[in-house]
Amino acid sequence: MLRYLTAGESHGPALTAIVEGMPAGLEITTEYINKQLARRQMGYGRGGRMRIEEDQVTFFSGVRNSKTLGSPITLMISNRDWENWKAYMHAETAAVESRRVHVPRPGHGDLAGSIKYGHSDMRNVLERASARETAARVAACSVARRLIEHFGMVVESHVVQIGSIQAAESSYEERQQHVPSSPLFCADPTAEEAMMKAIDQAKENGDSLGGVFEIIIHHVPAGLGSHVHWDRRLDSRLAGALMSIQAIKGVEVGLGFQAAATPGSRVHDEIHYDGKRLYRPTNRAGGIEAGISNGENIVLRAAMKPIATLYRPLPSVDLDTMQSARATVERSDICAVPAAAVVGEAVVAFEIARAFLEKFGGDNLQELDERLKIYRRQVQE
Ligand code: EPS
Repeated sequence: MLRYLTAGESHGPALTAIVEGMPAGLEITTEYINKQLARRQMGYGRGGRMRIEEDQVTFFSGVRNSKTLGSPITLMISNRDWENWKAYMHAETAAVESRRVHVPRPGHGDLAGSIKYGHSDMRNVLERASARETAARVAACSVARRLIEHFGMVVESHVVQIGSIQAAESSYEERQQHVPSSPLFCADPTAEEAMMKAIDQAKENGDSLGGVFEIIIHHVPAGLGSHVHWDRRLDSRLAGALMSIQAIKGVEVGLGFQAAATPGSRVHDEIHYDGKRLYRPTNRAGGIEAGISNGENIVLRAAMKPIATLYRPLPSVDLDTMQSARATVERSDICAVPAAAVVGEAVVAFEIARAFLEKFGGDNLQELDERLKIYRRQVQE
């Protein structure tokens, strides 16, 4: 079974990930992963930290001569900011008092995490609750992304909403044209301008903004996931993967919430036959029916709440004195929706890879290649 773990504090020496269950023989390079890491660092609305970091991955195991070995793959990304935090974050001799956090930020993990783990210093929570961890996830999941790309799948994302400003619907061509060079990974230049203004305004007000991004996976073979048991349903697994990203509060598959307000005749995708193959004129289901991929594009949306750290902080309580106090202000981003979209691509790619390996099995790429070929012949994809 394909799986991964991540470790590392935001201001610790490094982030680490282990990917286990990847078949042997997949070509993978640090350059490929670094490209994804660089994309995650982009996006209008990011804070000062992204000027410090330049995320680069190092392999410590599982890869030899740019090919996976089938053994666990260890990936490491150094935190450049560690130099500035060594004294306060050191594993044995940290000066904890000078950076102690005792006023929790509403919306952050500070309070709940400190109650659960019994910390009187909420830095012990925020260091791990931080979205810095997503760098490790992008690194780990990029290996899986490489696998599904090898089998012809294409992963894309774009930002469709920042705050209350929505982008117009876009075609694949429009997204290809605009998204790669867009500061917000948005396909609608007019909406994007308004979104950037809204981010500037939020910054001025000491506030933060959330938004919505869409993930599209092309050329996913039909038959991934299963209807036979709840924990094998592909939509539930993809939704879980997206919800596991820091600050994600809602996920839609295909038409999503809109389907609830639309009659069935305008929700379900008709099935036709052109004499050679079955086809669907629409894809409102987002490529998944009964928890199984149906051969159409997988289309998912995720809603991100505004970042919890506000430069004009909300009322809270100082847990040392139990007196009212303004929440702690930690350096942060104003809006990180574009970065979250890149993380979304990564975690979705990982789940697709996992379902793909469950379906086709195989310990090396050659076995997988052959099995997919036979399957495609059988189902005439
Ligand atoms: C984050 C706060 C900021 C962000 C960080 C997530 O970090 P810092 O406190 O060091 O300024 O920049 O995101 C990253 C470091 C990253 O790589 O995405 C938070 O509190 O979640």
